[in-house]
Amino acid sequence: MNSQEIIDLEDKHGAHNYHPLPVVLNKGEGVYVWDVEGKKYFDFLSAYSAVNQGHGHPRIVKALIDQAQTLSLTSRAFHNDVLGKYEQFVTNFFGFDKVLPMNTGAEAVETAIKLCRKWAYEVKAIPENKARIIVCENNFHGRTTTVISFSNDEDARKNFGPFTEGFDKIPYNDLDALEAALEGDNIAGFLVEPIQGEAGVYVPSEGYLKKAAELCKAKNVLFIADEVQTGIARTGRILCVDHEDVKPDVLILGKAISGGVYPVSAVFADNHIMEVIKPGQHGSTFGGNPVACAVAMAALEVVTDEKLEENAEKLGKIFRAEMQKIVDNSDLFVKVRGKGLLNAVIINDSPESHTAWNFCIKLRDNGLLAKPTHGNIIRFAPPLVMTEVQLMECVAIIAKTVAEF
Ligand code: IF1
Repeated sequence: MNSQEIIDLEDKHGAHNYHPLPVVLNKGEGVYVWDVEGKKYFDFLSAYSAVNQGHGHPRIVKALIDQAQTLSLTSRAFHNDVLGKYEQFVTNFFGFDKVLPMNTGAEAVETAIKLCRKWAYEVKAIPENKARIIVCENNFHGRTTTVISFSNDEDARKNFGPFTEGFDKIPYNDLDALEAALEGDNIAGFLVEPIQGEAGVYVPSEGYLKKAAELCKAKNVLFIADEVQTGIARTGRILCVDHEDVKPDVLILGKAISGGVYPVSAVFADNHIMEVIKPGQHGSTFGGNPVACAVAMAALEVVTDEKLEENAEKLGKIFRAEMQKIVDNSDLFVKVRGKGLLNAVIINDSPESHTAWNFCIKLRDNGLLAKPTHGNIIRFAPPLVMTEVQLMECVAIIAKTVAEF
């Protein structure tokens, strides 16, 4: 079947909850993907930062196959010989006493919200059902009903009500607003993305995360970092909060913790917080399953062994410098921003225009896959295993496409 025939199948038989770029992929290897017509592309989205270790990494795929052939799922009704080893590995890797394993990012965010509320009632003695969590405008934390309850994106919210209560919204990167919100009654937590990904790769001011964490600590409010997209070396450090030496009270990970090979997410906290969860109070059929554990350990070893943190830092600087040259010499790109290999370019047109989309279609024709986020912003996030030579090839493709445009 050719691309159009496959797209037609999706159109006929699948819910229309996405509007993908018109390209049909059937193979991935490292920084490359191929379409059904055999055309090769650089993947500059990495499945929204889930494939940081590159497509089809042999060590991660081997871990998947070996464990799947041995024992794939026991549920948590019984123990197995993988979960404890995984929990020891990841709590040591990220520096927390305990981990609560889940599957998707949204599930992990939901888990963090429940954990924060339970801690508020049982440790901070906030009156039951009165706990409030501060969130930021233009946040993206997933698509479950509670999570979209505190979104301000109409597409994510419209006609999905009634909504979950207990959230206060403040502007992102605004410490005065946070300080004021922390004066409120019954504040349990502050949930924040260290860089706002979906909003368009908004990097907060230097020191924002550190000061925010200090303000929360002073008020005995949990600082909850959603690193689902910014984590796992994406921004040039293992965690984006590492840039400011901040240790969150609660850490949320997903996506690349498994290298994109299997759905794995996790919530980390120290004992005085995690111990409020008792048997039977939270869980999931697949949460912490042996395959997820084996895959995640391999995926994290790859991050360390292949020095993806350093590579993302180094290549990110080069990429932004190269994009800045295009900003300076063309009127199509008006700004580049980001950290490590999580970057975005602002296109010189309105968010309602199709310019960014049309530019991504041209990039596709020139062998590079990326997709606009929110109209006129194009996110550029290649796998962290990219070499400098490959990066410069991608820069050349982008520059060529700008010239053609
Ligand atoms: C889509 C982007 C969106 C996330 C953060 C939790 C989750 C995500 C910071 C939920 C998921 C994905 C979802 C995907 C597109 C992508 C995304 F920012 F990464 F580009 F939408 F904002 N916290 N982000 O970024 O994790 O439940 O998806 O595993 O929904 O289209 P999930």
